[in-house]
Amino acid sequence: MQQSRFRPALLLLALIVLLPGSMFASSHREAPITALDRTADVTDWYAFVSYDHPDRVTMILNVDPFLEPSNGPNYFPFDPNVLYEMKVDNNHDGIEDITFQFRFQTQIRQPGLFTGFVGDLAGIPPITALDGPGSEGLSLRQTYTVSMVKDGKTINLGQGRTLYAVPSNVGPRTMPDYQALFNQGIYDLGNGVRVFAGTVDDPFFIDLGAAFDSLHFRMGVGGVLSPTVDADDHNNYAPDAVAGFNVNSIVLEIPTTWLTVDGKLHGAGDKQAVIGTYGSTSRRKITVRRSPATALNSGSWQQVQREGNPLINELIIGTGSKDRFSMDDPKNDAQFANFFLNPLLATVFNSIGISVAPAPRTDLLPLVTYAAPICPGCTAKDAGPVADLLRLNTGIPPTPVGNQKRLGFLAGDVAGFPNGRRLSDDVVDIASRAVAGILADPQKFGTPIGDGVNTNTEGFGTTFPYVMPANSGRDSHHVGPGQVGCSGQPGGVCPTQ
Ligand SMILES: [Ca+2]
Ligand SMILES: [Ca+2]
Ligand SMILES: [Ca+2]
Repeated sequence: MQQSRFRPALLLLALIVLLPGSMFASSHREAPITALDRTADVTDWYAFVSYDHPDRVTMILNVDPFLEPSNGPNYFPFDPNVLYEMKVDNNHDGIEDITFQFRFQTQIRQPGLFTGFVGDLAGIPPITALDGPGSEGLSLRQTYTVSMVKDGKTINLGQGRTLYAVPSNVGPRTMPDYQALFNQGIYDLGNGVRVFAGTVDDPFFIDLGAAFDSLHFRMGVGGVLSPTVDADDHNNYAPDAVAGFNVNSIVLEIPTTWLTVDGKLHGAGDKQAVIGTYGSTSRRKITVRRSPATALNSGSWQQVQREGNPLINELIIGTGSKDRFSMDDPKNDAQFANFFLNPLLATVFNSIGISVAPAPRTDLLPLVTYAAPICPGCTAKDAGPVADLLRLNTGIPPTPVGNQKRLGFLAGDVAGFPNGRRLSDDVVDIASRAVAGILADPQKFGTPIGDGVNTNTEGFGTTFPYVMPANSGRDSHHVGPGQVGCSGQPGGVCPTQ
């Protein structure tokens, strides 16, 4: 095994020198422009076959990273000036055929209030509803629209209903039953379509603090996991740096037949079962600020960021190209092919003693083209252009919740990343191993690289919308080293050494 020769401290040092930027933070603040444009920052993109509806696909677009739950008075509304989109390619040319668009509108219903949310105070009842009685204290309220663009037509999927985004969880006095508010934000739009938008617990998990203290991992488990830690899908052996933070989430469930090229369901062996997906944010090219009037936005839309596969922009794309990558379309990703086919990170891994597959890394092509094992029905001529799309074989049935593996495809749970991506998929560990070459040869290049954070501290939902309700502002806390809640250790405490 390579384990004895692996030296974690050297790994992080090498990563910092060679790959400046927050490459470990999923897509939290990873590119220069989005580090400055918080609300347009795509943190994570997920697409998977719905656990309880094998004939539907769920897509989740998370934006706006590291939302501190107690940060009033305005908390974290969606940005009415941003166009949020979910895109699906179904004929394997790397160009979207179906787009779902989300736009948000903000109301200030009680302009005399000092904060966006008040309940059980000054004669205002607790906030127990998103609309009508019980919603009086919900001063800052957002509605949104969801549309499908297909064959040149735009269809409003809301069917005349008013859709409300679920606000941040202020605390138990203002919002005594936050779960009920969360549930009210789940909309069944008929025809197998469900939608949710709101502030939620960030489902992403990682030991960010150790990673950036020059790979100062805890218990020595950071670089290469012991068999015990690697086999544990339910406990963390290092603190989850995103624990206790919220994120803004848009979740959409759509019948698979709406997404496939011919409008039919297909078996896993049929290439028409496979779709390519990504999420993006865009802004109008021109903004005129004219306070006290609201800003005036005009011009065409300019994409600010996109995400297909997790960690591509972080782990693979060089910092000098990150903004270009964010703003361009997947169909043009051939310009980044050298990053994919000879990733610098693999060289880094190799420099500290981990065996890596030799370049050109054709084993990574299934992540950026249509190919086996995600698309076993695809021949070489079906590969399409190099494009960073999260590919999903809709013919592979969902794995029951109790049987899902954090290592997804690598652990034989073929309904997980890189076949689509579920919330519980440990993409930090999977992507690191993929870069080393586990897809090429799990025996020669299968070092169990990982950070010791194996799951989301707050857990996962088992049905739509799969995300967990936002963490409470009044009870805001984050799980730090040595604190209770950093699970997996005796007494429920993570070690600090
Ligand atoms: Ca297409
Ligand atoms: Ca979390
Ligand atoms: Ca991990």
